[in-house]
Amino acid sequence: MLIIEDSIAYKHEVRVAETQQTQQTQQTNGLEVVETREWLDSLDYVLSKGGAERAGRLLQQLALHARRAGGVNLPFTATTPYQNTISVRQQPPFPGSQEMERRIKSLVRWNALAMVVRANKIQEGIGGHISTFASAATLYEVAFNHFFKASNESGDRDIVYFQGHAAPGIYARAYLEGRIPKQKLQNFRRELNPGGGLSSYPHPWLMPDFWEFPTVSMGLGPIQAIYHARFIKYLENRGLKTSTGGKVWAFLGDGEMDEPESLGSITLASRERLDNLIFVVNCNLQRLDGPVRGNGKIIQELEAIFRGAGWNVIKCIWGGDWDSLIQNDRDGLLVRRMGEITDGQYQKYFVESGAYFRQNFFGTDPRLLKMVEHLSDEQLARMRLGGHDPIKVHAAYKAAVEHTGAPSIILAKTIKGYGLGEAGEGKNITHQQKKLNDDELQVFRSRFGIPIPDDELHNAPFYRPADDSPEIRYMQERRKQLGGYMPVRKNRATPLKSVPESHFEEFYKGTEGREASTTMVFVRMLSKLLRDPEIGKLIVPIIPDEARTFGMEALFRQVGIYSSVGQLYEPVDMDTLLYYKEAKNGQILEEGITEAGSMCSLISAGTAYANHGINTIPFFIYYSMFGFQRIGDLIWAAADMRCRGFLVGGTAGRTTLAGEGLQHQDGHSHVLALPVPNLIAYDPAFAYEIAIIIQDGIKRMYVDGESIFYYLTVTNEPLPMPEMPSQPAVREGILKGLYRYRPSAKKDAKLRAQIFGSGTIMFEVLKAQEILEKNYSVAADVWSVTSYKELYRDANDCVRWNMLHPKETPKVPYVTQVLQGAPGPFIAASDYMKVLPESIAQWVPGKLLSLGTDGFGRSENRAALRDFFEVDAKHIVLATLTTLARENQVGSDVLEKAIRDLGINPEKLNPAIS
Ligand SMILES: Cc1ncc(C[n+]2csc(CCOP(=O)(O)OP(=O)(O)O)c2C)c(N)n1
Ligand SMILES: [Mg+2]
Repeated sequence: MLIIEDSIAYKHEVRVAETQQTQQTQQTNGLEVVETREWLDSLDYVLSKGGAERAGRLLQQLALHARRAGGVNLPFTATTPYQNTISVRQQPPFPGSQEMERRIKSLVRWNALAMVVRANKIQEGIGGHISTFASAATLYEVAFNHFFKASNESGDRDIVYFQGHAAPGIYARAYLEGRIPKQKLQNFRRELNPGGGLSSYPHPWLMPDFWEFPTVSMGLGPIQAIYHARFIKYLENRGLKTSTGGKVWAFLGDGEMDEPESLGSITLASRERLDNLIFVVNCNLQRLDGPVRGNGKIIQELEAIFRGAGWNVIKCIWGGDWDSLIQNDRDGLLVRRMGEITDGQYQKYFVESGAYFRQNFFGTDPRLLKMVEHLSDEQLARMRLGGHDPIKVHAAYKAAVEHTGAPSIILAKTIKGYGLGEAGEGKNITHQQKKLNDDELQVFRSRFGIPIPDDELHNAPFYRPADDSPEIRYMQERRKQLGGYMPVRKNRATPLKSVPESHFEEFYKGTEGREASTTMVFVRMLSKLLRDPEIGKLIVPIIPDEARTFGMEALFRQVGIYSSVGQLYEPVDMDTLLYYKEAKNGQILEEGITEAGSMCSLISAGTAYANHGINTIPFFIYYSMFGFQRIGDLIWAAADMRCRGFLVGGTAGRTTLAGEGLQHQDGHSHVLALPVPNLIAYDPAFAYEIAIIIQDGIKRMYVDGESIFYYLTVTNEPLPMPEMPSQPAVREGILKGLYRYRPSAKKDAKLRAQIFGSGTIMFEVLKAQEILEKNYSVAADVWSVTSYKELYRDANDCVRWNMLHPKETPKVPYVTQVLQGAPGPFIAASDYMKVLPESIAQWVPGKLLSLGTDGFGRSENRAALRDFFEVDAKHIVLATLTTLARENQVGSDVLEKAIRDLGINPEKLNPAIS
C-alpha cells in the first residue's frame, strides 16, 4: 500500500516539478515534459495491468539501475505526502448503518460531556476531560461497532489500551449498553459517594470488573502494549495459549508520543513482527498547553519515526469531503499546499471561518482558489478530517487488522474538543474545559441532535433511549456479534495447586559451612521450580541482560532463551555446556538492556491470569538500583493492575555490592518500596528465609488469589547459609517480618541488648554479638528482620483500629508482641537507609538506635564500605554500648575506650552528606 502511495506521491512531485519547470523554461524543456509524461503513462499502464506490487518492484528496479548505471541517488525520504495512505479507490464499503452509528456516537458524546459538566456543577473543581474523547469519538465508535473483538472465531480476544483521558466516553458507552447505572455516572470522580462512583481514569485497582490497563500515566500504555503483544506470541510459541488471532490495540494521544516510553521500544515490535499490535494515535495536534508541533507536523514526524522502525504506517488525514478535490488535483498543487502548512496554522483553521480558510489556505494560488470555487464558506469550514470520518477510519482499521508481518500504526487527524464550538473546539484551553454554560450546552445538544428540551438543559441530564430503541438495539447487536462488551476485566484463570514443600527442603538445611550468596540460592531455587511438572512451564524468568551477573547462565541451556524465530546462527559458545541457546519455545525472556521493557514483560506475565486465563509466574531479576529508582511508575502501574509475580533486586545493598560505587550501590530500594500498597517487600539474610518467602508468595498469589506482588532483595556476597531454627514461630516470623534468630546463651548477664539484622548485614550483627559478649560482657539477642515494611504495615493497622474502636481491647502490633519483655535497648543494622528501621521505632518497646547506609556509595571493598557507612560489626558494638550508656548502664569512659579499641576514627567523614 505504501508503495502505491509512494508512487502516487512521486508522480505528484514530478508533476509539481514539471509544472514549475514548464513555467520557467517552457521551450527548452519541452522535450523533458514529453519524456516525463511518457514515463508516467507507462507507469500508469503497469499499475493498471500488473497492480501495485508490480509497479513497486519496477520502481525499485529502476532506482537500482539508476544508481548502478549513472550514480543517481534518490534523496532519502522517510515520509509520504500529507495525504491518506488509503486512497478512495482502495476504500472498502462501510459495513454498517452510518446514520445509526452517527446517532449512537452522538449519544455517547452527549453523555460523556454531561458526566464531566454535571460533576463540576455539583462539585466545583472535581475535574475531568471533555475534549480528549470529543476528538476521539469516531475512532472509538468505529472500533466498538466493527473491530474490538471480545471473542473471535478461535476463542481469542482483543486487548484494548484506552487513552486515559478518554475515560468519560468509555463510561458513557457502557451506560448506554446498560452496564453502568446512572447513579455511578452521577458520581463520576466521586468514588466515595454513597452507591460508589467512577474512577477518574482507567484503574483496575478501583474498578476491577471494568478497567484492565492503567494508561493515564502517559507513555506507559504504548510500551506495555508492545510487550503485551510480544508476550502473547511468547505464550503461543510456548504452547501455553492455543487460541489465536486477537489484536492488541493502543489508543494514544499525539502529545503522549513525546514520552520516551512511547517510542523507546517500537523497534522490538517490528523486529518481532508483531502484526497483532495496532497503535491508534489521535492526532488532534494539541496537548495540554497548546499545539504538539505548532511549527512542524506531528503526523509526518511520527510517520518518519515509525516507518523507519519498520512499522506499517497508515495515515488517515482527510475525510471524504476532500476526496473529489484530491482526485482532481492533477498537478499536485493541493497536496503540496497541504504539506507546507504547519500544525499550528491548521489549528487556526479549525477555529476560523470558512472565508479565512479560503483566503489563507487556498488563496496563495489562483488555481487552488479555483478548485474550491464551487464550495461555500460554510461548506469549506465543515470539511471533515479523516479521524472524524467513519468510512476513512474503518478503512484504516481494516487495513491494519489485515496487515501481516509488522505492527501497524494509524495516525488519525482530528480536532481537539470537536463539537464544543465556542466552548473550546480546537482552542488552546480546550484540554482543561470542564464547564459549559447553558448556551454552549444548547449548541452542543442541537449539533448532535439530542432530544433534551431547553428547559432541562441546565443540569446537563444524561440521556439514554429505551432498551428497545433502534439505537440501543443496534449497539447491543454489534457488540453481540463481536463477542460481548468491552472493557471487561475478570480473573480468567483457575487457581493453582500449592507447590510441593519438597522443592524447598534443601534450603531449610543450609549449606553446612559452604559459602553461598543469596543470589546463588535464589537461582538454584528458581531452577528447581522450573523443573516442577506442574508449575515449571508457567514460570517466566525475565532478565535485562544481567544473567551472568547473577550466575544464571546455566538456565540458558536448561530452559532456553525465547526467540520467535528460534536460533538462526551457530552460537559462538556452542561447544560449551552452557551455550547461549535461543529457541522458539525458550522460556527465558532475555530482554536486553531495558528495565522498562522487562518490567512490561513482568506486567504481561503477572496479569495473564486475568487477561488470558494463564497463571504465568514471572520472576524479574535485575540490578536493584535500576528498579524502583528507574522504573518506579511502571511498578506503580503493576500494583494498580493487580499484577502478580516477583521483582528480584539483585546485587542489592549499599555495602554488599563491592567496587561498583555511587551509581550501582543500592541502599534505598526498600524505602522506595514502602509507598506501593500491595507490594510485599523482603530483605532476607538466609537461604531458608528465601525458601519460605517464595513458597508463601506463590501460595498467596496463585493459590489464594491475593492481589499482591513481591519485592525480594538478593545479594552477591558468599556466606555460609545456616540451618533454619526449629522453633515453629520462625516460619511465621519470617513472613511477618521479624523473629529471634540467635538468642544470647547468657540469659542472666547484667548487660542485655537486642540487635536487629537484615540481609547480609545480619552477618556483621552476628559478629558484633560475639564481640559484645566476649569483650564487653554484653549479652545480646539477635533478631532477623526480613521485612520492615510488613512490620510497619501491621503496626499501623493496629494503631488505626485502636483509634476507631476505643472501647475494645486494643490490638498489639506484631513487632511489640514479639519484643515484649526482651531486655535492654534495641539496635538495628541494615544495608538500607536508617529511616527503614526507624519506621517501626515507636512500636519497639524500648529505645531504638538505627544504623544504615544513608548517602552516596563508593567504589571500595565490602569491609571499607561497611566501615565508611558505619554498619560493620565494630560500629554495631559501639552503637550497642552507646545505647547502654544512654540508659546509664555503662559509663562514657567505656565508650571512649571502645572507640579506641575497635579502631574507629571519630573524625571520619559523615557518609550521609559526603
Ligand atoms: C506522565 C504524564 N505526564 C503528564 C500528564 C498530564 N497530562 C494529562 S493529559 C496531558 C496532555 C495530553 O495530550 P495528548 O497526549 O495529545 O492527548 P489528547 O488529550 O490531546 O488526546 C497531560 C500533559 C500525565 N497524565 N501523565
Ligand atoms: Mg493531542
